[in-house]
Amino acid sequence: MVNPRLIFVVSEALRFLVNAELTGSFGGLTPADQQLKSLAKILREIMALREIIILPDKQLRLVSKPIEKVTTEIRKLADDMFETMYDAPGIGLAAIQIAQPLRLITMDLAKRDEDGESQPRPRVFINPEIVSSSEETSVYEEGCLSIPEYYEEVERPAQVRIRFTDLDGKVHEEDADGLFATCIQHEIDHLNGVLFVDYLSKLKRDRVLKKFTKAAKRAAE
Ligand code: K1U
Ligand code: ZN
Repeated sequence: MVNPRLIFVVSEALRFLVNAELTGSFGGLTPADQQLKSLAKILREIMALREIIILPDKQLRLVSKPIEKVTTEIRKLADDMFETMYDAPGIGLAAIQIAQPLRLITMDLAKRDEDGESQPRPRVFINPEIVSSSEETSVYEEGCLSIPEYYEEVERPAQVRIRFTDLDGKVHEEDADGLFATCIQHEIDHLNGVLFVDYLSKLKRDRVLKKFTKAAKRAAE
């Protein structure tokens, strides 16, 4: 039987390699660096479906870094995020939810028809910002892939104007309302280390945190 500790160490080493490649951390000066970089590239091609990190993982509280240039690596990350988001399934995903602290969001709010089928409508938001928010608010029962099977009503501005960059590096401004407004605010919160449970009463927030902390401890035993 394979030692579970060995699996953990190897998977952490692979994750480190892939992250280093994605964030451009390899110096690329020595032949060893070049070899590691090539290995990481091959591994990243294979590892399209990423693990979604779950509360109370501290990485969810990080403030993600702006993306300076839309590179092949960023496009590949967006592809992996779609694969992970559709598989979950979810309607949105922030890069930090797959342990990548970059200001990148994927979303698909396509409506399903009577047969439960829908035409995919994938959207990518790079370095998204809220330019303005309405006074009017709306309430939506939100969920979060990092807090599975927990839903609560959250009140947010009903309309927001957003600015973001697309995968071609083009900057856009757009008005959002309805579920789009709710979802983009939820995802931008992720980029700032904010979770929807932060809008709940202390009692509810503490209860959910306790539940997920216990579950994480049990899983680690
Ligand atoms: O960011 C996330 O954790 C994804 C989250 C997005 C979101 C949902 C609801 C309100 C605001 C933001 C989800 O996708 S939770 C799953 C979900 O809502 C869903 C899943 C399958 C079909 C329809 C909805
Ligand atoms: Zn979420």
